[in-house]
Amino acid sequence: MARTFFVGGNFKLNGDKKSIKEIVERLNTANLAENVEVVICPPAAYIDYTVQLVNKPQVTVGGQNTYLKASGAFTGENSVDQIKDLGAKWVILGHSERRTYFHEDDKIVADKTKFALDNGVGVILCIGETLEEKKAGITLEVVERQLNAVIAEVKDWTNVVIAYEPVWAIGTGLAATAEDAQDIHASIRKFLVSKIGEKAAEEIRILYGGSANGGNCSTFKDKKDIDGFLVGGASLKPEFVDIVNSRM
Ligand code: G2H
Repeated sequence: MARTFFVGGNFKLNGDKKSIKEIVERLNTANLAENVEVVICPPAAYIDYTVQLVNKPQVTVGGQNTYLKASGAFTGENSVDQIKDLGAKWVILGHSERRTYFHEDDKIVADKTKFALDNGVGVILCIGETLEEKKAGITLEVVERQLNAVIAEVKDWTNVVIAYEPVWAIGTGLAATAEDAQDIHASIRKFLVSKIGEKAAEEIRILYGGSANGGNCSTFKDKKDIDGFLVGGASLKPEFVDIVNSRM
């Protein structure tokens, strides 16, 4: 079964009503390739606003974080039910910025992933190694450890998309080469075959993230295990449309 190309836009802590309206209007009026699923993830405060603006069925909205409790005394957190109530269909979990700045370890990411899935929100699960880990030659060990934590909690991977984001490529302008990314993606899929079974592993989308942009996206075009992108900085710019259409 062919995997539907998936492009996520991670706005991070950027945007206001004016700029988000411009981004969504560009998507609403662009000639987007039909066989691409697009998920834009604004800051939580703008999820409702963004959902109201989007007018294409292939474009949906996601959050950038949720907590592992439905409600209660957890000041500052985002609830899965609440982002779902606003119209979000997805949430990004395990992003390296959450792991680094907010001290989210593998277990927290796994618990959040299970909670989001159990409550009906799809998960864009981010994994990836630091520069030190890459230099030490332990990239696969790191991503397998990150995945194992989730595998221990999650049995049904239907609503999970994996984003392989090498930390050294994030926001640096130094994307992985398409060849290197393909090698890692193929290894991730092989690992998943052994852990969640061949069917689930063949069906799961594995995105590349880390300085993906309008200039380099076409180099990933023919890589068989690269099923899309998770895009940060470039998702705020007109070139996001080129990334969405990079398989055309
Ligand atoms: C990686 C990516 C989006 P950028 O964080 O998740 O950001 O494309 O800016 O490197």
